[in-house]
Amino acid sequence: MLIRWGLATLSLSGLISIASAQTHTHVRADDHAPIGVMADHYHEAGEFMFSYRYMSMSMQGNLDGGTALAPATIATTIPNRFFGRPMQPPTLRVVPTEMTMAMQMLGLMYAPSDSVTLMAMLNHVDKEMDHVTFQGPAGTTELGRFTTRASGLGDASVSALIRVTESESSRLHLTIGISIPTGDTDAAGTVLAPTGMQPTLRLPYPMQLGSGSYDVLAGLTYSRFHGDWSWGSQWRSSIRTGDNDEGYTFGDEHRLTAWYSRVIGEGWSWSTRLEYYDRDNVDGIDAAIVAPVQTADPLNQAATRFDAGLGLNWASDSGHRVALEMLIPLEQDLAGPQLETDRQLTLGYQYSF
Ligand SMILES: [Cu+2]
Repeated sequence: MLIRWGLATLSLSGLISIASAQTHTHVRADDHAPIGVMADHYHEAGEFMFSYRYMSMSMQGNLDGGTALAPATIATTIPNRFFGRPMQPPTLRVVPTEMTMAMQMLGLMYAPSDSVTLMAMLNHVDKEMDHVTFQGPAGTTELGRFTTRASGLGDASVSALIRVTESESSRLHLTIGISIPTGDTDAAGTVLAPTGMQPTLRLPYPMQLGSGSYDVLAGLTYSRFHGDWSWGSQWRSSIRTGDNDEGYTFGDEHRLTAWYSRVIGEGWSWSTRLEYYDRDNVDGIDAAIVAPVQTADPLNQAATRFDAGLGLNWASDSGHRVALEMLIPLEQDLAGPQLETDRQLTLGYQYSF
């Protein structure tokens, strides 16, 4: 009995010492920012990281500025910029009601030195938009509904993450990169026109898969670590460098975000985050995009949004990470009418070696 007790104590103290040794060397689940933040961390010389993210965004209902507009209101009151051309009614007789975008992102990071980490990313995009078509040039009679889809490779990017300063409890790095226009800007789909015809047309701006231009990617990220919590902040912009083959430029995009993460046991952390997002209108026009629908107007593309997020992170000592984050808009101001964002979900897996 005494021997058994002694053995139990021995194995228990053994377990405790193993456990405490583990907490000393254990990787922090909050070492990376919430998974919706891109280019949030760099690596040490010689390290590689592979990552996969699945991102989905849902939009439903229309806003002008911050005010909701019903489809019938849009169809009878919002002027069509193409009115006067053949078959073009005076108001927007086709109204988007819902959109979902799913993006799959593959990433590879490699650090040739402690001060520089290189990152390459490749995306696959699936977009779907539901519409209601009103009959003829006036009135509120619905003619029918239709869905357009676009799917394929999105834009690719290569970036350098440059370490600026690092201390035991903080990190600051600069990101500079270029987005390569591998995504299509001529995706087409079959639509239901107010006349009842069903032509196949080039899809409007938000349904295209890429920007069509080389874009400069720039950012600055700061992270700070305390006992069992951490916080960070990041600025990130995508700046277009010129017209695409179709004769227009997508609006520049800017993001400013800050997060707070808390460790909740070995390998786990949760996070909360605020993000400010701003996008300009399309500059120029694609002569092949002509339709009595808000998405075909280059001046109905700008948006500012203030999102709040909640995330969960898991990390193992063997280099695996899994994380989930959901963002919900607190407020949005859209160059309307434009579809309103409901939520964004990001699920990610990362493996460092
Ligand atoms: Cu990495």
